[in-house]
Amino acid sequence: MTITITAFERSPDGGKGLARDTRVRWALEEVGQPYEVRLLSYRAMKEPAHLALQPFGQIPTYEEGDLVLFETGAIVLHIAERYVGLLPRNANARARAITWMFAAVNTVEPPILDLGSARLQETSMPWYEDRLSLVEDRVRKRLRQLSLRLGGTEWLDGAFSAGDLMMASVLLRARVSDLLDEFPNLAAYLTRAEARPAYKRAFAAQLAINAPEGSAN
Ligand SMILES: N[C@@H](CCC(=O)N[C@@H](CS)C(=O)NCC(=O)O)C(=O)O
Repeated sequence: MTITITAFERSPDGGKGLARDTRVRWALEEVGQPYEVRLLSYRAMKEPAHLALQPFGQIPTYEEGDLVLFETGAIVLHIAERYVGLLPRNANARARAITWMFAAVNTVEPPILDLGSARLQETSMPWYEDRLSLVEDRVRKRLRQLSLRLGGTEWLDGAFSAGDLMMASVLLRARVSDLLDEFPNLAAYLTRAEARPAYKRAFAAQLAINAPEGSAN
């Protein structure tokens, strides 16, 4: 059955892989499933046809036969459950990997997104500098906790899993702010994740669409 995802016609990040279709592409590459991509303009994302698939007018979505999904956590979990390669067989290990997926989107991603919004939208506010340092501290707190848990291990819980895929995807956005470099084991964890052939293929596929004219190769 054909899998179709949606992505930005032109991502605001110019191909850095921060748009969330990258994590879905990555999951599909990890499990070896081919997929098609429907590119959407910002305007098309807000029109009824797309809102019927994604009620918040966002990308990505995932279509497979009659099944339509949104929310990257749910999409990656679906891929990981349907195909082999992203979740352990052992029931407890599987539950722990899923726990890390939730931790990524529910506990680690929110302060990182808040920092991104502050830097993008609040710089002209008189309280910007004060708020920025508060927001940065919230990110640092989460990164420190994650760093302590990861310690010197390769992945969060045994072999690479959908939990690592989601966590690394979230950490990519923290690297933009330089805060990640304060935690060398997390920076190395992210570098390891990016070195995976499946990630490289996913990254290259989104870059081919989003790179500024003439810079993709
Ligand atoms: N929680 C959602 C977030 C989706 C999301 O924020 N997508 C961004 C692109 S990475 C988007 O569509 N932004 C445009 C908008 O919100 O209008 C998920 O994980 O799928």
